[in-house]
Amino acid sequence: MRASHFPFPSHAMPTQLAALKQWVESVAGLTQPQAIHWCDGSDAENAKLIDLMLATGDLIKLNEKTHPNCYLHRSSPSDVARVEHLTFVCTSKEVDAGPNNHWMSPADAHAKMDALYAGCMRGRTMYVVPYCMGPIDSPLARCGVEITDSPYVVANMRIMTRMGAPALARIEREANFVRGLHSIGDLNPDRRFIMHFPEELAIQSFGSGYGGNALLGKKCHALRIASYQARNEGWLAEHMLIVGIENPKGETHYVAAAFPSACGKTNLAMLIPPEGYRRDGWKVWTVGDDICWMRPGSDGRLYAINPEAGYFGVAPGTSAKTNPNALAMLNKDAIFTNVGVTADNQPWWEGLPEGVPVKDWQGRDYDKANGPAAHPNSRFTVSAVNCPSYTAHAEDAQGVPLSAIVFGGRRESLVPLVFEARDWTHGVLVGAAMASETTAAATGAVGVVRRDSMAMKPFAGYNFGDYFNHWLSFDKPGAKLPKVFHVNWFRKGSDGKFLWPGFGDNLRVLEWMLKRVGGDAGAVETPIGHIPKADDLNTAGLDLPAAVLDQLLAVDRAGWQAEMQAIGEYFAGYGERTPAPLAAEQQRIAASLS
Ligand code: GTP
Ligand code: SPV
Ligand code: MN
Repeated sequence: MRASHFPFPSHAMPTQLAALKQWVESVAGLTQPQAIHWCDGSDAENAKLIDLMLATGDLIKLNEKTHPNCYLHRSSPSDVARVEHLTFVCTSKEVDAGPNNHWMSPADAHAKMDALYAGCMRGRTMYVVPYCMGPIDSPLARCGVEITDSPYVVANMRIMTRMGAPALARIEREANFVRGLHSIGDLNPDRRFIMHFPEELAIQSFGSGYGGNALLGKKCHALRIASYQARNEGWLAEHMLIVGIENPKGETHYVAAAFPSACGKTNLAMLIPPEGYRRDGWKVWTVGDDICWMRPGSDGRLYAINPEAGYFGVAPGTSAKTNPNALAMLNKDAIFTNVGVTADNQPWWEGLPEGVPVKDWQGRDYDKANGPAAHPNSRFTVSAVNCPSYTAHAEDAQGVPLSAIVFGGRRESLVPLVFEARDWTHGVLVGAAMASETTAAATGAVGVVRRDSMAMKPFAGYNFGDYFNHWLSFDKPGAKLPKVFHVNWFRKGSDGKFLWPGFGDNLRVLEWMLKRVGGDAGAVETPIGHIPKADDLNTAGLDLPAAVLDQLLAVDRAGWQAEMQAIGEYFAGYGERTPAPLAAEQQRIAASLS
């Protein structure tokens, strides 16, 4: 048993908020920690936690010269990704969770979790982590408190959220917060559950220390619980990056984009313009890379905030060629999870052109026969302000106005590089109909195409039928909604290689979109939407054969007929909750393809 480093007598809790004190006391009664520590978010507190984790082996110090204040965490080998089959939405009525979620009754879920939590923190310190999702003074922000027995979770929450004293002050003012209870338990995958109680604004997680399962402010609160709250309150909580594109005239347009896990959000959010664009004065500003909360402003436009304060990004594939901004922000003050290390103790992952791994993510001597040095879902955690393309507009209390919403998936065939929806209803269909190949971000098979509406299949806290209806409801008199687009950076040729260069060159596609918003770019109308003609895209300086560009912009009618039929069947799966306008839109498009 570890000694307690933070004894804290419960009668001396640093809050007067009765609801919070009572909840912390009741959790302590159930879990029986040796000590309770209320996190204030200070540097001194963080330094103590880091020292504690270095002593226990939870963290390993990386090369101080090349990576000052950077640490490596090696998780349990069976705890490396989100676990969708163990993630539940526990509404009183099953139909409210929808076929898109696993459901358990609140009573059954509470009984199961109470049994797991009983005495689970004996000999451990219980940390109470007040946090705010969004700028601390923003009316769009929302607060929560996570109780956890994992110092690794505390250190990550400190980077990913506004954590500590200012958040506690706001919680005391509002007397309203999401209650998140987390214990790593014994990390046994058979005793692992991630439960959501949207009607109680509560989350209970047991048996995993991994990001989306354990950093409860992120997917559990900012998407599952928040999407439920957002529906009741008239806003949207989405799995989207937010990026600002500054043109040579100095005008910045903000774009939000929903791609499924490990499908390019962090990369698009931090894009570096191709050389010709840089010379002309284009700049890209990062507001957020994973989650977007948005609501209509008084002028009818949608305004967006990033509820997070840091990035929990995919390490493999990050290089000076693909994402130089991300690489630059990882030189200091970062936590790496499940990457390999070089002989001089620098972090290493597949896709880095330099460096040789000597230890793999499990700490074994690196041997190709054991697979990659870094786990395919290895991650970095780093503060947003570390990113060279960070913009102070990420702190705007009212959010940034959106000019475009982009949906996208990982589809090696069929889906063109880009198309534009005709109107909002068509845009909602495009988002709802999205499909993508599965990735290593969740346990299970990789590369299987599945429907992933708005990239929210694993994250919507309620029935997708109601969710599509909520999306449609934003189209009302006076609304000045963003234009909606769909992209696919992942088309492959017969040789199995990507057809589109991607990364920085994706700005060429964004430029076309923003010109469409301004009304000065061409397109052809097709049954699936407006698609640029080859000349409508700026391909100057690109080594892209005309035949490949044609292939990227072509609509395969027979393929789309089959796709539209599958989409119709998918919508039918939501029964009477499928909005009629969406079903009608699907039928219109199917008919125009035949
Ligand atoms: P989550 O954090 O899981 O939500 O992922 P994400 O959507 O932020 O994905 P990320 O940007 O981390 O990219 C995931 C993987 O896709 C990385 O290995 C990237 O290198 C790769 N990737 C990103 N953008 C592109 C692109 O434009 N083209 C290609 N071919 N690969 C890309
Ligand atoms: C994702 O899987 O979409 C992520 C990582 O962004 S996690 O925080 O684990 O959800
Ligand atoms: Mn994500």
